[in-house]
Amino acid sequence: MQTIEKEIVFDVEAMRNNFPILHTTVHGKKLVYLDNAATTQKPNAVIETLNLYYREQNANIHRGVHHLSEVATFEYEKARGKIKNFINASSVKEVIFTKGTTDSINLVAHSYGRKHLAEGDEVIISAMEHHSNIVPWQMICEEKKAILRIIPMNDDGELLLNEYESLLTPRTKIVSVVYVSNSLGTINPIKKIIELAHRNGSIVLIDGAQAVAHTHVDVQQLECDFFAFSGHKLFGPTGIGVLYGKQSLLEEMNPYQGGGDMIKSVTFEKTTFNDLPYKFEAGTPHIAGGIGLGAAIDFVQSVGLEQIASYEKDLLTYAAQALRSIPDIRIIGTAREKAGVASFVIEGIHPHDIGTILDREGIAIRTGHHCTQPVMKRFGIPATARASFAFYNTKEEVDELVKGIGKVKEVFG
Ligand code: C6P
Repeated sequence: MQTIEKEIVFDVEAMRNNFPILHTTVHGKKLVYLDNAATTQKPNAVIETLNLYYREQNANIHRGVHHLSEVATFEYEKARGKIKNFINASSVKEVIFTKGTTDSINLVAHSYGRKHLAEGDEVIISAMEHHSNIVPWQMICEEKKAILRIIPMNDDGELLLNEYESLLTPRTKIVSVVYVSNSLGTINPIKKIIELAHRNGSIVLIDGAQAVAHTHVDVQQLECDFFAFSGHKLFGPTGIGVLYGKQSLLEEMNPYQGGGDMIKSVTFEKTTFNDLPYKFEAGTPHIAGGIGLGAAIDFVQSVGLEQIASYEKDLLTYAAQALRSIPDIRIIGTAREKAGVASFVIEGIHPHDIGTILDREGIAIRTGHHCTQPVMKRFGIPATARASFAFYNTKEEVDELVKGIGKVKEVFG
């Protein structure tokens, strides 16, 4: 039991008991799972919900009059309602189920971007975007002859807001920025970024993939136009995610995928589209995934995001101090506001070798460019080793990581 800021008592061992995989071994060693930015582990509540769904509720949704179809539809739409409350959207019409963050961003680029971008218009992203918030914009900019502009960052991995302000012009139609960087851990001042964009008449998409598991998100308070996230980074299943969009914007957008469920009527001459949110949900969705995400949200809310944020802040401070004490280590991403991630390189040792030796100790981290090649280029490195944390990680696990890095240095020293 550890006492953390604001006198909150957080029983991490009790918390860990909800996650069966955390009690497994890897190469004969106790698993130390520090790859939570790639995907989070799943609590019993989610695993059991998926199990129950496939055992007792499985059917296609929105189409059948039979009992199971009604049950599955009810559970799926109930999950949508939980997501609406979780991010404080004004209506379930603003909550679109997607495959994940990547799919959500592609939806906005292809539906909103295709309609609103014209030759010479500009889209602003930042220097620390994940490829999924770069490539869809490059594709649509190329198609529409629009221009992609980049907010630069400093050596700590903080965005330069003055530069951002000077990039905003009447040509700027869209600003699309990551909330929490997956390779640096930087928490961006998105409220300010959104305010400045709106003052300029531009709409804003926030990539919330790495934010939702670490901080409370209120889309109405943020006033963002679109917000994208993935279920699997929020202790839910893979293959399911969410696009939040303001109803007024979604209403006037055309879907970019056609198929079943997204129509009201079809003839060979003409199709009329369904109402929100179904207009953007072509085909049979990941029904179990949506219901599982609802269970994940219930679980996270039962822990409390304030508690999670506070506990993780303490853990990240501990990890940063412990890593800094290792000779020859360079931390990549030293922003004042950080969440969840400790990226590092060690002089003379390739990150992949660090990852491989740590794996033999049962420690899971990610190595590589983390789908942020421009970030690697900015810091003049090919890759980093990245430990990323969730609220079930402990200081003892950080100590194991430091010990493991000691072994790496023994081998390569
Ligand atoms: N980052 C990581 O290890 P998907 O794959 O659609 O669920 O999420 C894409 C994505 C978008 N934005 C950010 C900030 C992300 O971190 C990710 C996924 C993982 O860092 C896998 S590359």
